[in-house]
Amino acid sequence: MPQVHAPAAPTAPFPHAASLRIGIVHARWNGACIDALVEGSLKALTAAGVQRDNIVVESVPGSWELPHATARMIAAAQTQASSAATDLMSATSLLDPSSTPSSTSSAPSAPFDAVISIGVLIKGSTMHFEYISDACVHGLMRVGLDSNTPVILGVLTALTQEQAEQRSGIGKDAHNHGEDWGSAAVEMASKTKDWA
Ligand code: DLZ
Repeated sequence: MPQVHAPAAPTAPFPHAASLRIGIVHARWNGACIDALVEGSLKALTAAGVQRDNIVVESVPGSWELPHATARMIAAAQTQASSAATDLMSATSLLDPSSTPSSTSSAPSAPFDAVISIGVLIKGSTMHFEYISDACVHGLMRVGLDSNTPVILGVLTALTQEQAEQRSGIGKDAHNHGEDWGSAAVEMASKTKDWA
């Protein structure tokens, strides 16, 4: 059985964790692995201090749909946050022109600080696996760069069902990569705030 290596833990805690807003979007193919990976991500996010109410979970049919859904989630949250900020500005200036709006960083209308895109692709007997894997990972990289939002690659590209389960934490000595993705999301979201 090949070794599954996990990344070294980040060296510092992340003080912004409680105010981070994180999206998770997952495909539904290979459901047992997906459920375990989503749970693993949620576990790592909340263990790092992210509030459960600040995590939005959405699903799509398959991994092919992940780049589009990730892009739409990021864009929709940004649009909602802008109009909420505009509404708040006009409401507060009507009531008291000298007042300034308070922080809404963890409000439901805040933009996402990171999105984890989760899918499980298992090689079959046709070329589907190669086409979907390639398009999906390149699409997700593009969404992250174009939106300036960290997109965490939570896509397993497994050659067998056993490999997929091993990396989803299912079975003896298995490692749940979803936990790594949750930690990566907190680290990248926090550092991106610091780099702003
Ligand atoms: C069609 C398909 C196949 C064969 N295998 C997988 C898979 O292993 N994992 C996955 O996430 N999705 C798979 N899909 C579905 C496609 O990603 C997509 O949902 C459909 O082609 C509809 O666009």
